[in-house]
Amino acid sequence: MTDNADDFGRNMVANLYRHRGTTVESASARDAYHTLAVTIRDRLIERYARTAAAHYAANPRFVYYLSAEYLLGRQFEQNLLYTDTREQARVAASALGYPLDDLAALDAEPGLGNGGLGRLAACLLDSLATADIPAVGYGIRYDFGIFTQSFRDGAQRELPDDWSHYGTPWEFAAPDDRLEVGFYGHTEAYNGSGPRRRWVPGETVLGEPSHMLVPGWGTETVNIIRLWRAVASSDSFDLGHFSAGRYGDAVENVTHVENITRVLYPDDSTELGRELRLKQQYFLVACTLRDIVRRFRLRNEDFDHFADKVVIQLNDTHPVMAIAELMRLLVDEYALDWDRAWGITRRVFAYTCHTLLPEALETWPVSLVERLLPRHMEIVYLINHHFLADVERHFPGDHDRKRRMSLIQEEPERRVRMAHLAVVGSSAVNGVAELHSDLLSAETLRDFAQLWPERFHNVTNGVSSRRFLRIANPRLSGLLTERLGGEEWLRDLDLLADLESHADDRALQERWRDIKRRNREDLALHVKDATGVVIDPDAMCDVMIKRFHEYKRQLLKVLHIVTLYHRLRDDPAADVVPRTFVFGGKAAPGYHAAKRIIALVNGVGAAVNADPVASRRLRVAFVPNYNVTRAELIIPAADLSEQISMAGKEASGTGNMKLALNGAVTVGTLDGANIEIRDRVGDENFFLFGQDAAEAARTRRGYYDPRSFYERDPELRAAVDAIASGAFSGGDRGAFSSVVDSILYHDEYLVMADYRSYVDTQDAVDGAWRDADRWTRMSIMNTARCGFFSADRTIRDYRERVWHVDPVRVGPHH
Ligand code: DL6
Repeated sequence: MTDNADDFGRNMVANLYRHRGTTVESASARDAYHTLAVTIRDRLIERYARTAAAHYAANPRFVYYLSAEYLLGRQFEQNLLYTDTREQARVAASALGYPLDDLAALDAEPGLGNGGLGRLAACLLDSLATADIPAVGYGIRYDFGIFTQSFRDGAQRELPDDWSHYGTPWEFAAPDDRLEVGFYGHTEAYNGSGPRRRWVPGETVLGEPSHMLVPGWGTETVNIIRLWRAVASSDSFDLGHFSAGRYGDAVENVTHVENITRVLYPDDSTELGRELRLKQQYFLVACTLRDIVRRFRLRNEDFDHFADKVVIQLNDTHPVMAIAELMRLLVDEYALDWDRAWGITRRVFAYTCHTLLPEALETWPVSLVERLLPRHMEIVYLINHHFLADVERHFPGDHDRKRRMSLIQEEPERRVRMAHLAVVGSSAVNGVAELHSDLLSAETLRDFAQLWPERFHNVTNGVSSRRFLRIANPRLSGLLTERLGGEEWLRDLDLLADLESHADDRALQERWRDIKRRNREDLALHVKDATGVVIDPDAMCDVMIKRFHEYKRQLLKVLHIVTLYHRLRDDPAADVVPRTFVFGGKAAPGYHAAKRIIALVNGVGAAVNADPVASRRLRVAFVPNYNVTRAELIIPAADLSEQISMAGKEASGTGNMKLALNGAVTVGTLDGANIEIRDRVGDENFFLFGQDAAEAARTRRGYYDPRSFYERDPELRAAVDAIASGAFSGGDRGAFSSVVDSILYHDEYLVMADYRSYVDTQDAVDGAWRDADRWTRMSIMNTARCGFFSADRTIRDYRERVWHVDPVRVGPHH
């Protein structure tokens, strides 16, 4: 494909006719956007065709990444960058009468995930393609992604996210590749003995794939992500009912089937619709494995080579039923004997755990699995039987160990433990940061790590420098490119280390500050637009962007804001550095406690912003509907990054990496990847506070009296009392009583214990900010020393420790 501006313009006009059936004169903004997107896409599809041909010829080992969630972010800017067509596109857009940025703003973000896990999946796919690794991402094409968040009277409201309402130019549907997925029913014996059985499903639905292109940066490789959606067969529509005027009954079956992929589950913590959730998971797994086997058989015959050609990475426990499904395919459908099938299965799978919260380790009631997936339940029992025999061989007579390790939990209800199935059925298991991996081996999965220490690895998460630096922060990227003499840093982020020796350079510092200020100005415009709050672009931009969860401790941040507010109220001349507190994040719709904290942030924000004294120094802006697009706006403007979870709870965090990479200085606990960030940027460029994981665990195990902190610390008492008194809820004392009671009487996440250390550390932050040169130096050092947190490095680690795959280079276009 040519990069010539005239050709690009001609291609675009031809696409306008072909794809939109309209003319240059009457093209709407959406016509122009769609056509431009398709013209960019054409450049990628040609590379994809070459990639597929190269893969077919090489017959390599593929990485298949299975994830129930992907947060891809907008595709438009990314694909402009990856095809190097920005200038051509700008000219072509204006020929149709539209500024390029207006068209880019029409690009919808596919919100097919909840938070860190989904965004990580997107970053890894980007780096896989960039490293020329043959890979396919598999997921679910939800009709409605993560809900759209708005606020009413400060409380979160959830609205449906119809992200593909206008269709999306980035997606290719493949209705010809539909396949059938079964549910319910019963199993029967085959003729003969052995474990082979036949599953007779009670219901079948169709899975239809579509794919989106995943280009690599600075390479010809274009991989794909394949997303499945449930479609009803045409005979599901009941014309008889319709003719009789029973319109609801007429589409009941269609709705029943298509509901499987209707909505992204907002969180694992909700009890509602558990059956539908399990159906979703199996739907993804069944479609995907059939596709993987089909792809394998295009070039290979013998299943003994399956594991040489296939590695399946399970992103958390959501797709773990894939282990039982592959056994079912191999034993029941391809008639392999059990041991051979198990040997293959065990080599193929690898599992990444993303949590330390016991409640987030999925289990499913045996009764539900038996009903929905009767054959899989039998297979899980058989896997468990062989596994427990193995445990018995290693630890004879240790019944308690067998009870702990069994794939089936017996009390208080019989449930299938998906994390145990994942470990037993995988050749490699990894955590997502050093501390997390250590805690998995030492606590959460200790018995398994003792049995198979060689299976356990750490692969610290990483982020895409292309999206979160190059696209999100063009000003800083421009400076980096200029200083480093080219864009090579985008493929080798360690090159940023060159900046270190210039951290005190006056000219660099001036530019650095100017860029931060202009990024804050951009953010201020958006905040004004989205919230009506006016913020001072010279104030420190103090950012807390992440899901709302009690362990992440947004409440601790609120107590700090209230403390500063009180200091100013008591003494208007108090030495408080001007700050804007920027919040972003959603709470699971069923997570009441987190939703109260959202309302409290808004309540405190309203009081602070309206206070004539406090608002001269402090402002609170809660940007609604935090998503990848908003992250790209907020992160470049951030000066201070709040990473304040209770130590031992956050598996890794990736927002912490994106913020540090953009020159925000972290105030944080020794939790997740914060530890590795601090190790790299240096303790003089990081504000550490609070109990570490071991101390926090000890505090929780011993006698902990959160009230004693309240009684001893006047500032803490004043902050808590103000919340309890209704100061942030229009005088309603009951509005936040559940929040106050939770920290005064239980305080599971040690907010009270860490408050003083946090507030004192924030005072030190103020001190550092007052010295602009010192602060700028810290900021530069954060960027310079965060090369390690590139997702490209994460992919290298997966390749070496887990996947053992080789790149396939795609030849140039002739
Ligand atoms: O590994 C990506 C991301 C981590 O950075 C976060 O620390 C972790 O909370 C998140 N995990 C999840 C899923 N489970 N839970 N709970 O989103 O994964």
